[in-house]
Amino acid sequence: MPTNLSIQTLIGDVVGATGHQYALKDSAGNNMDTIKIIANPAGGYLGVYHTGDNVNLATSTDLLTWVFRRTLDPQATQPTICVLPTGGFLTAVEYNTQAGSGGLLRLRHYRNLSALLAGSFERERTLPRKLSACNEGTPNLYSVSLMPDIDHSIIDLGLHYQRNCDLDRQARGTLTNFSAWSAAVDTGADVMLEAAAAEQGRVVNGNIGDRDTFVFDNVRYTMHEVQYVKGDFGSWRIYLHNWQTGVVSYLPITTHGGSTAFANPTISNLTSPSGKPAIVTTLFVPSEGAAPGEAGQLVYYREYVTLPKPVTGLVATYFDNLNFTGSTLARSDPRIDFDFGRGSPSANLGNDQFAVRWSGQVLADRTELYTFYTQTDDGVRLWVNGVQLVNDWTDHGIVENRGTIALVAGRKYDLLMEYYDNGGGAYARLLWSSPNTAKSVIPADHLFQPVKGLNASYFPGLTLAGPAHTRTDATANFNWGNGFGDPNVGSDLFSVRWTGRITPAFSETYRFYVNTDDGVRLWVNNVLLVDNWTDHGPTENSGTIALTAGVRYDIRLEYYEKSGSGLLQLLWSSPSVAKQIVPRERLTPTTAAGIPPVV
Ligand SMILES: [Ca+2]
Ligand SMILES: [Ca+2]
Ligand SMILES: [Ca+2]
Repeated sequence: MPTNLSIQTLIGDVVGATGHQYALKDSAGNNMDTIKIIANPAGGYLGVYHTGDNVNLATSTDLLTWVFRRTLDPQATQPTICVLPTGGFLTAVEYNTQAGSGGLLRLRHYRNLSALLAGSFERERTLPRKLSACNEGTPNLYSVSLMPDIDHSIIDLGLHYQRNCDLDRQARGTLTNFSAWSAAVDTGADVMLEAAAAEQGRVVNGNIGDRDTFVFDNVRYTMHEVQYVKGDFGSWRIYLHNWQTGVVSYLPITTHGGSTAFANPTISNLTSPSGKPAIVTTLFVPSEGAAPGEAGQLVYYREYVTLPKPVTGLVATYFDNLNFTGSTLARSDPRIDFDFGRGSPSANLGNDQFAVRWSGQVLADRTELYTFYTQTDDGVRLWVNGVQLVNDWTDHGIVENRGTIALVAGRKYDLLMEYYDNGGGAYARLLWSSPNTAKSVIPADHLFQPVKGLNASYFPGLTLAGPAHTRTDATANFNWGNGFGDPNVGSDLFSVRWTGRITPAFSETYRFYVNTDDGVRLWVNNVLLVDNWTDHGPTENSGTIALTAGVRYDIRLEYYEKSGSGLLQLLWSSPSVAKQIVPRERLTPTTAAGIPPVV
């Protein structure tokens, strides 16, 4: 859902925060450096942080005051934590024996909340360094796929490695089945951050270290720390990577006193103490760049308001002829209420001999008989829910035509209006009335863009779990190769669920085919037609089902891409339909409010 505040404001404006605390300490007086906060499934919040070389755990009810619970690891720093679908927890830290070992990543799995609060982990893995002889650390968790448990899992981690034992740079790794560890440098991230710093006129001669990732307003972001000058803690700055656009930009942070240096970003999207959606951000403020009273750990949160999606009106396609060929203008019209006079609708069109097609949906408020009126000069045709209500395709001055149709409250119906002006004045209006609706132009908040295709939820990880990036896909026809499934999940280790309804044109037996790399499951009318939930190269699977023309059947398609190339295609065939990608016109997303279950 859209929100009332930009992510830059939510993160960047500490002064405007709903709540904040500088120099954060727990109830035992410990500094709470590099705290990562998550919602406690039992209520309130959990925070992991380090005090010196101790990784500690604390709980809070207000995000700003914290009750020390215990030390989780006496030889570690830079912790992060996530809750798992099982109710368990995973922590990752930068482990250091303080005996010249350098940093190593260490992960622990806790079976449940009481085990976490007791410090009783059931699995621990300290990962051998792969990329640096000296240090690898500052972990963040991109995804955790339990299939179904920690011993059958893939954990996708971000980290830094100390390149040539000199400067920290970005890397990413996967821990499989809590045993096999692989990691690779993430030069792409380094290059993006260096380029963004260059836009600020800065060269990155220091470290590129800690980061955290989150989803806000259906877009995935990563927040990064970047140090301009090696050894200068006053030169740490924060950069924000928008996965949807690929843009990385400097993120200015405004504090009460005007601190300039910020490091160790963490961020979580959660519910505020007063029950509102909120973003909680934590930053370490190095004393070298701190205003008086602001050095140390900073935590702040900002509540935000989700807004209804903007009304988008009807899709309007304008043609500079009467044949509806070669559109010269496409736009969104909030309603059909035009007196073009003797002029033209736009600079792209002449004064005469133009045509317009408006398409979308109309929302009924009540279950009653509606009358639709067209008032046009010249010709007009109108369909509602596929029923033609007006057919007056002739030249004339302003003429009102009408037709009636029974509609059901809360449902949206397909609406199509075609119109042309042959010469002279031009006029086009669409009105309605009903027993409880005064005759009036159909208002913008009852007209919507046409919706076809399937709902798609793109999940990080392989298990269709956790926050998803959602979108509408016109068809299920993707050959991603080694590229992105969606920029918000990346190119590997993601899963997708498509849902909606499918309407066949013929009453006969259809064969559905899925051509995928990797795993896939397909249900039509809640019947499992394909189940090949395995890693594999491009493979076609199929199944058959008898369908009835015009009926809208539930369809659900699930898919995951583990590594290498990715492919997903949904096709069908029947005695009357040659094998083809299931076309957009036959697919309807279920989130389109008020779709009748059966036509
Ligand atoms: Ca005319
Ligand atoms: Ca891939
Ligand atoms: Ca693959």
